Amino acid sequence: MTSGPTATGPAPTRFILDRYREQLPVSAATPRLTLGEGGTPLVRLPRLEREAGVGALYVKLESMNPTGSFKDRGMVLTVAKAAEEGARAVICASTGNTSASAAAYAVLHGLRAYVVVPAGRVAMGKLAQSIVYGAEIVLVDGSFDDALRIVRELADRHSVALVNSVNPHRIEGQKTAAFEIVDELGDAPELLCIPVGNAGNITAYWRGFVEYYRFERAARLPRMWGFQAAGAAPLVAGHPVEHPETVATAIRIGNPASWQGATEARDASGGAIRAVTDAEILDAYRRLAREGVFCEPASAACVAGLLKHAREADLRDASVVCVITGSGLKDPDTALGVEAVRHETAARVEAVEQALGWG
Ligand code: AN7
Repeated sequence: MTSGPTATGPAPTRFILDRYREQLPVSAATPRLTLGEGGTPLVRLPRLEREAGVGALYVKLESMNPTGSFKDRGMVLTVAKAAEEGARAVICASTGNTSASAAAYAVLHGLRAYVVVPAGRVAMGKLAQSIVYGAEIVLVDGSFDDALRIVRELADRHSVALVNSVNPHRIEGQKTAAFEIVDELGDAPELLCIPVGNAGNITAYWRGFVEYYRFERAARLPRMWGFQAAGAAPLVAGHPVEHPETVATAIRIGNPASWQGATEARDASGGAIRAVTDAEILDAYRRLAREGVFCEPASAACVAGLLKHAREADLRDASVVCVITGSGLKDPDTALGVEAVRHETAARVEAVEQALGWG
């Protein structure tokens, strides 16, 4: 067994491999290493709730996971299973968050991590994480979709475990976020809003809600609203997009691997998958920040979509959860592009007073 940090303390309530082990492919042989993933806050935002015109609006802060995104839920299980099965190395394609998470859990288990990402299209914080965790990084002159095609082939040819969401353990781990929401609210919300890129997460949440409904842990199933960026909206168009483009680089994906899972979640839940423009995404990004929630642009897409479509759906009495998939610190370039009041002065009280107009 590899040494490293593990969950400590009496009640295993926070760490998902323990808390939800009965619903997960976890056995006695599965290493239970953890970085503290899961157990993320569900926060009500009354002001935004009034703006949207919904009964209750919660954000699930998946940005609070150890590497700053929801990917840690699936990755803690996927890398544990890879280690259990004797893997020495993992590989993934990524728009940035999957690679950061894979690198962290690989190093935790003493495995090598290889990450293949689109050159120039990964937000700086995410690249920094992969570097610091010690991954070997390949920047390809292409899109995420190219990178995914390449790593699938590499995993066939070489002895390296593929940890993209085509690996079924990823979806299994990620479904625990739906469990947490039901456990906390006492039932499923009436509506779940979620950004959609490679479509693993919407697939995972739907599976989680359906399993809890079957186990009678929830009395209802939510409607699922997925949101893609308008320049990268293959599920809305109904066909792959060859050159996806959006400010929300996390979801700059033209041919999602979990296409079928996403359309099933949409159709079985009576939901919808729609597009939001980059301007709408950035507006929601700023509005969330004014509520104290600093997320990355991709995460804001689901709030943009809710604000755009809530009124037509009559959600005045409905409970709604928006999934904040990643931290704003991941993408400092976008943050620094937001207009701000900035002064440069000498380091003297009078100079600062003058700059502030208090002099
Ligand atoms: C912040 O890291 O695909 O629909 O390679 O980072 O499950 O893909 C990231 C996706 C939403 C979309 N929000 O989730 C990757 C990657 C954030 C993300 C998504 C991603 P999926």
